[in-house]
Amino acid sequence: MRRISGLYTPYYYELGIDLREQLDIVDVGDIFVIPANIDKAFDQITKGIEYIRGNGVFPVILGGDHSIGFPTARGVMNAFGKKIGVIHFDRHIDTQAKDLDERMHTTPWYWAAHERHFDMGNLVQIGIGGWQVPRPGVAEGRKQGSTVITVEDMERLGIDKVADIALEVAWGNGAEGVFLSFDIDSIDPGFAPATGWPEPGGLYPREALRLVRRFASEGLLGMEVVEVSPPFDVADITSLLGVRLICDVLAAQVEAGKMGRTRSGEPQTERAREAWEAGAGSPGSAAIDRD
Ligand SMILES: [Mn+2]
Repeated sequence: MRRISGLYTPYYYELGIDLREQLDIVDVGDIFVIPANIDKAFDQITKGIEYIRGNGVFPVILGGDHSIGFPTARGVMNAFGKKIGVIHFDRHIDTQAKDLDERMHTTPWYWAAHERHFDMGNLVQIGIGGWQVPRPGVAEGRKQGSTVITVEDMERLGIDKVADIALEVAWGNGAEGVFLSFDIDSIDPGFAPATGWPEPGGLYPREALRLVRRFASEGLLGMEVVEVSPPFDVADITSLLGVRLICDVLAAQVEAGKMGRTRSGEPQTERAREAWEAGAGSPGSAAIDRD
């Protein structure tokens, strides 16, 4: 994704937004982890994300398998200090406690729900379905009250209705910010083959793009794109889509006035302005400013 992002220009035609005019964007590199020690790896990720979000910067995390959803969401929560919701795109449910007795990529929301500022009542999971949804995760999600929207639900209800429902769940229950976790396997493998656990029958790219733009227009605390596995890719189509999802989220937030500069170069939102005047963060930093 890093490499292929060079193919994009900063200008997005439909919204008429140039990200380079609006935002300061920096690649801060890889967070150093110790893969053989999952607790230490998770702690490293949380510390990194907490630092970035804590400085008023919108973190974009490129996974990595989905086990990182727990430490990234934890980092966002630690910095934000208030209740959050999570919008989760996936074909798999990712709410079980353990997999092969480890906290693998099937478990992030189970562990995130043990944190003070999140519970599954604010978890909406879009695209779940098919033949690879572990039953322990289904049981746990039902017990803890997550909301699952299948591909078939979306066909029946339409994209905009699904977006309404998802926003209501994520922002309900006193949540004051929302984190977006995008597993690339939520997209049909015909369009995103480079992933470790492909499941036919997923979302179309344009459906997902429209949904993430809608979610972004309400403001987000951060986002991750996970489970992209370049060795399995064909002509970089999966990486290209991963980058496109990120760019669309940034542009939609700028368009909605949730981040970025005004035409005179000043921060758009009250919180970003305060941070800017206090010398913390840049004019392009994200700030949640939802009515
Ligand atoms: Mn996943």
